[in-house]
Amino acid sequence: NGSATAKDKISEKIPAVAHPLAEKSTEIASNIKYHAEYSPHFSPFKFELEQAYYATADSVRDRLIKQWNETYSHYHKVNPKQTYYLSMEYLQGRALTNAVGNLDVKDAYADALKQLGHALEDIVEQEKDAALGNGGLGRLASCFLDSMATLNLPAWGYGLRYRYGLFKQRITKAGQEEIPEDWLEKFSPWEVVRHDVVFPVRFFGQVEVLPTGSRKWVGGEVIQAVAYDVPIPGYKTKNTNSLRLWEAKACAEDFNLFQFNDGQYESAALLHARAQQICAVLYPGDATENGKLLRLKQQFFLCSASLQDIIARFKDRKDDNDEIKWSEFPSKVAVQLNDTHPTLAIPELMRLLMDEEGLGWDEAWNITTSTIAYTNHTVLPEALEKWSQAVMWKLLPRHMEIIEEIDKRFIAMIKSTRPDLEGKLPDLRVLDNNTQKAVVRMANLCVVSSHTVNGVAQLHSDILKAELFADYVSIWPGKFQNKTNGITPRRWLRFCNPELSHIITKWLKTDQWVTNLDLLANLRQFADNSDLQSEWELAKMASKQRLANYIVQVTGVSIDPNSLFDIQVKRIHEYKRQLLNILGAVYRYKKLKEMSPADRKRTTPRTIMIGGKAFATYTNAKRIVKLVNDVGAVVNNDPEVNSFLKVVFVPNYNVSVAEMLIPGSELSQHISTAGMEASGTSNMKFALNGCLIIGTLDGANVEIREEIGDTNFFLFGATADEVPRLRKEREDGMFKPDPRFEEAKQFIRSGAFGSYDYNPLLESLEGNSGYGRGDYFLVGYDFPSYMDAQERVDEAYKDRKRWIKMSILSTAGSGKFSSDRTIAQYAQEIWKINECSVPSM
Ligand code: T68
Repeated sequence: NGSATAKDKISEKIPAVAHPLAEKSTEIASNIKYHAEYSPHFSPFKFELEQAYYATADSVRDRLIKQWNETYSHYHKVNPKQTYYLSMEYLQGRALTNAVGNLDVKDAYADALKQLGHALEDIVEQEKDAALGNGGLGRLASCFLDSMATLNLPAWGYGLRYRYGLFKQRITKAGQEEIPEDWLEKFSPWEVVRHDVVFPVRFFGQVEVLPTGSRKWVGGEVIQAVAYDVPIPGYKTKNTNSLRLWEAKACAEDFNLFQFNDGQYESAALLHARAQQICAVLYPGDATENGKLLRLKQQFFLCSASLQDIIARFKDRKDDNDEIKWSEFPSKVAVQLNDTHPTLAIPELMRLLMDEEGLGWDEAWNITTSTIAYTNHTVLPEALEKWSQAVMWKLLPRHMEIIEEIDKRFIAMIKSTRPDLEGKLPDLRVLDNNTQKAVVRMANLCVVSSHTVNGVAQLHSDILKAELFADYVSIWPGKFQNKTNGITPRRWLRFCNPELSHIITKWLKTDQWVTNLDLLANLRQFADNSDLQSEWELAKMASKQRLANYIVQVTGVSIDPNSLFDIQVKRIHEYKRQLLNILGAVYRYKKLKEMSPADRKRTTPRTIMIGGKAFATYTNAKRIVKLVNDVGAVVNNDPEVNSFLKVVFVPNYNVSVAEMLIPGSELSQHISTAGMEASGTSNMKFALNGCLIIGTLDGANVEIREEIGDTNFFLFGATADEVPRLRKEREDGMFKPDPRFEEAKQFIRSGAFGSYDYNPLLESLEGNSGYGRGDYFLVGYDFPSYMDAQERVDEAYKDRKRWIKMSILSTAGSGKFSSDRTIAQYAQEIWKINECSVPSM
């Protein structure tokens, strides 16, 4: 343990030298010391964990910056087609382990820190997660960045630099409490501000018609977008791409000195305050009109700044004497919209091309539609964005004109080429003028304006084609694709689970699997080998032990590493059915209570861990968090039962917590109502780490089960095509609940877990109809088959050899789910970009 030997002061024996690419650990130590002294973020001469972390990060950053600069110059010189990934969310997590791993200097840094009195494991724990996202969509974006760099693809990520992220979750007696995430409270060593990359972004104002007849957006308020770049190193390659996060700022001249000197301090800095609001938090509450306006401002801010930057780069890279050839734009630029949040990129690109660059509608439209592609991540109706036309006219008057024109031309196209679809126009149009409140349908705008639309798992893409976008498919059959999600094997196996990685490398006799995950299939031939099995079991036990230490530290609950570690971690949502999990746990607890001590001893001991954030305004999700905590408080303190069952709520689930949980997992739950989880990506991470899945035939579960074999997957529940009929049957009062389901609910109602009123939550599972009532997510219908599957789990776990074999086969079958595969498919089939490797000099 490094902290035990850590000195208050840095060793005087080690010289402070600034050789940024030092190879030897003694030189690296000198470089770390150099940063501790000459990049002084703290008062001098202290070298405790925190100072050591920042000095180490600065030292690693030197290496990144060198590769990063070379990458940029190389791309500039070659001028290849580049991908720009626009996303409101990124869940980057910590950067240090990833950076030293990708740069292949982990051992040297560990050694250097040892010389300085610290352990690398303790140093990396100092870093705060960059948690600029909500869930799978944000983490997917971060995995994609890792794969794009590793595959040497010329690509950029664009996002916003939220000062307080989404929120940090704190658990109290009352349930979840949200507090600001403080990742920038000190500073992040992984970002570089580019003072020369600043673009004005306008809001409000009006459209002026110029004498030439062209239109121009003027007036309103103008906020500056400043670029903060985060380096994205590829694994063992020079290519280091950028994640460019925009920060909102007002100019000095917007500061009203006259008002200030007159004592009107707030109004003097009004625009500065407004700028700060834009990048304060991700998903500010949108119950009020103000909240909605702020969210729309954020979306436009990302789109406008990014497109101005992309266009500037396009112009900058042509030869000095050449004319700008706009028709070449789509052969240099691919823009991917991560769901509909960056939809405004469409009218903004149209506006920039027409109003700023002087192109006509047709030329601008051809360029826009050949440049932009859209990924859909959900079929949940409430997640399909609709913006009030009135708010849009106020904030973005020129964009509303453009959207109206897109809508008008779409209608004309349908009338002239597809008269059979005229009756469907009210649903297919971009504008919805039928409802009480006129809105813009962002998904429709994306489908109409993109060259490619993709879903994120085969089942999801099939559902999009058959249902949500069925009529569009008949108009543009070639537009729709599937791109099954993936995860980066670096962060999600190589770095988070070094024990298992080591075994895999040993048995495969190569570490090539880190960049060619299909090689894992070669583990299958050893699945019965008892040597591999015992090594595998030891590695799992080491991770379980580490996880148990973490759990007692953050929750005070001690858990038994010999029990089955059963984990469900994801955003809390009714469709993801954490409620099914906890009702199952309640039933298990009740049965354990009723058993004789001898029978109890024959059961499989379990530790159920549940984690995830509930959206701040989502009442039922917050009730679920409270219920899990209340059940845990009773079960864990019940001496009769608590050596056979524990229920733990893992607070503040984020990327770093996932890196701790996933290696230590044995069973994970992916139990959404079939047809509702677009893909899921944590299912892939768990399987890759040798964890078995209990799950429904939903999202990517379908493909995971295909790959690892149906005998290695605990399947239960209705299928997607049965769901509509089952809902109908419920509405018609034909559903007969299983007695076990009734018993579990009744037990909660009896007050066994405290006096909190769980009736509203339980009632959502009852009655006959309506969203939020009538068990829309079919928890009651799936409950019996879920409990049966859990019994199969308990039985299987008793046969250690069989369980370990299944675990090995899960890892062996996970090759398909590398984000390298996903990204290679996007590159070839959507973006049409090629690799552009930075040569080693
Ligand atoms: C997720 N979507 C899907 N949405 O739920 C998941 N934020 O199945 C899929 O694996 C993942 O995307 C990657 O494709 C989200 O995470 C959001 O977080 C979201 C939705 C609406 C508004 C904001």
